[in-house]
Amino acid sequence: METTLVLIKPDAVKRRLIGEIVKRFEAKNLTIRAMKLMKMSSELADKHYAEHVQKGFYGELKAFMTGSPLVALAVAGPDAVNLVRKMMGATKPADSAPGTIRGDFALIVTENLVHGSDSLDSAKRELALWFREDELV
Ligand code: DAT
Ligand code: MG
Repeated sequence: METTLVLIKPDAVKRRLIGEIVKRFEAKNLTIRAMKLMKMSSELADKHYAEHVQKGFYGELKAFMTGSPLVALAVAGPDAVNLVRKMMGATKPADSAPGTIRGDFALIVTENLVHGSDSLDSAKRELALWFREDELV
């Protein structure tokens, strides 16, 4: 069993896609161990996206991610890290296959609806940033 961090990003919340996205993880029979609607702080953005803070697109990414509420989830199941990434689709909407969340609903790269940890190490690091141990059921 693995647990991974999923973020339903601000664009998805604005577009009323929370239910659609959660539905897909539930339909796959993954387990939701924690879920909260909140705004990402500037400090959390810098920690969460530590690998991207130096990149040219980070200003735009940070403004988008901290600008309005998102939903953070801890999602568990066998191979949950890779499985969730597969269900999300590729980063660039033009590369994401139909049937994936991004493939079905995303049009531009910044507003690509969902985040999923990209490795088990990332998942552990990111989950610790977003949830206290006692928030995970
Ligand atoms: P992913 O979210 O698929 O793990 P990533 O970690 O490479 O992708 O990038 C994090 C987010 O940053 C991504 O979801 C959207 C944004 N992003 C990535 N590359 C970008 C680019 N070239 N221009 C603008 N935004 C970008
Ligand atoms: Mg990433």
